[in-house]
Amino acid sequence: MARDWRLYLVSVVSVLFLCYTYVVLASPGRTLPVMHTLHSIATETATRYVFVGDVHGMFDEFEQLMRDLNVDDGSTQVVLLGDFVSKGPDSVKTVDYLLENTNSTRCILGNHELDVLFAHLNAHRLARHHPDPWVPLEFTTTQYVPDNSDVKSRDVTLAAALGSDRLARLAQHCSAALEIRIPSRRGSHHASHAYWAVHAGLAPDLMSPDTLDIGAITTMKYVNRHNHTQTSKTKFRGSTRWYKLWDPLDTDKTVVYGHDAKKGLNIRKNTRGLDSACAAGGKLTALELKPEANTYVERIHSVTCRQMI
Ligand SMILES: [Mn+2]
Repeated sequence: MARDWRLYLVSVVSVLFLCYTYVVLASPGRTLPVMHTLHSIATETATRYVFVGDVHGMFDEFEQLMRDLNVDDGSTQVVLLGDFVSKGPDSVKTVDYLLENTNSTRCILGNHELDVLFAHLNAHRLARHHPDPWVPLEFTTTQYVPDNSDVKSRDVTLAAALGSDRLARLAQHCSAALEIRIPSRRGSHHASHAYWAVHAGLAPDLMSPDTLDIGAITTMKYVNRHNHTQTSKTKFRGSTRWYKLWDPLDTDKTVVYGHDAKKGLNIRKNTRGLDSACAAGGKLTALELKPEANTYVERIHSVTCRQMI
């Protein structure tokens, strides 16, 4: 009888120990869906596109701009150019708008979204200086680990506020780059035209899905003049602003991007920089790409922002 009791106790302790081992030491990590490196769409109907620079959680300004542009007309696709979260007061509201309007709103992943998604996957490691290797972000063509010094406790906090369901849906819906092919653009002599949306920058010779570098297209400001795979957020010997690679080209492509609040609105021959520093009290800017008389024309719209940083 006494032996049965001991056996029972040993069994209970063993089961508890196994549970502890599973939950604490070997718990299955958090996961996210594989993200698209590139989404490509070809426009056949007369869809209007509205590209919006870095919203940074400035939801009131974003809502005002969307109202001004009447984006709920049933024929408009809004494209958020990344960094729609962090800095401003309403990151969660901005993400909820996006997830409630997935039929009419597309999104590019910026460095801030990637930092938050990475913080979600690595929350325990970031908190405890865990010895395990980082869990990378999975893309259709590659894996990506952001620069760890960029991932801050505020990213862990925002990841927790957004929660795993929203983050998984964001990962599923957004992409690192988006190509929109339109029949023609006014002012271009090319037979067709493609708008490429990325968050930070794009080299003209590295645009196939396999050569798109997630770190580069979400963070770059400068590029090596000769070797375009070397990029940086800051100036270095032999570097130039990436958009200057595009200036001399006669091309059927236009690059639309955000990320460079310091430079501000930057409309050039083949590139359109739309980050006009909304969170710092600047403006929130949209590029409207509008079907008109069998071609497409561009217009710039903006609203003034409160100062939050
Ligand atoms: Mn950015």
